[in-house]
Amino acid sequence: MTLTLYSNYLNSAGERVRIALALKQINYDYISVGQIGWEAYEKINPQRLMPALKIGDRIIPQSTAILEYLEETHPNPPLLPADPVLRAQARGFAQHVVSEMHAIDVIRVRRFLHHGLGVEQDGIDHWQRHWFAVGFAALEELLRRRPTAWPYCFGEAPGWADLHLIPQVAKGLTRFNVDMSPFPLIDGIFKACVDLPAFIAATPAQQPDYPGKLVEPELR
Ligand SMILES: N[C@@H](CCC(=O)N[C@@H](CS)C(=O)NCC(=O)O)C(=O)O
Repeated sequence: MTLTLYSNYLNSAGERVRIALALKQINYDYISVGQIGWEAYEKINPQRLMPALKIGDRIIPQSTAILEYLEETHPNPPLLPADPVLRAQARGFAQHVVSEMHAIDVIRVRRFLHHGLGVEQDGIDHWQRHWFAVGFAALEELLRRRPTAWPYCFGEAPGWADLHLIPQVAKGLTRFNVDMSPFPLIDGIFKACVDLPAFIAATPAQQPDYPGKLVEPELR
């Protein structure tokens, strides 16, 4: 069955899925939402958020649901640790990125801050850096409390937590000027992951719709 990923090069939730697809060596087609347009995409995914995965004529929205589908249908290599508590901890770590950080940094939230609440760019930048710092502080402490100082978040190989963490760190560094110096454990894991082929393949610069530089969506 052909898998088609609807994403765009900047889509950090899509980057999580791209990393998983690369780690599991799953072939897929890539459709750029920027190229087909949001009106067309909304007909495919009524949530109007990227990514979505199309399997035959069926669509899965939400990166977590897509990742769970991939883990169930392509169990090797596993992305989650074998130990049930570690598995739950890896999921909890990842969920903090998804729900407590990413959900409030996306462009629709920034647009509402600006157009709905009158917040100017400086205020929005402040919002971004504040919530990135709060989120990374919690993740850094979770890493500090691990029973073993693994090279990756929850093991000897990159997995579920790493593929959530790395796109969020990359976005903070390249797009929102986030100071990562208070987070040495996160920084160490970031450095361990960014040179791995699966993580490189998933970066914005490697996507077919990458325009040659990162272009931040406008507040409009
Ligand atoms: N919880 C969703 C978040 C998806 C999401 O917010 N994606 C962003 C791009 S990273 C998006 O589509 N934003 C469009 C917008 O904010 O209007 C997931 O994990 O898939």
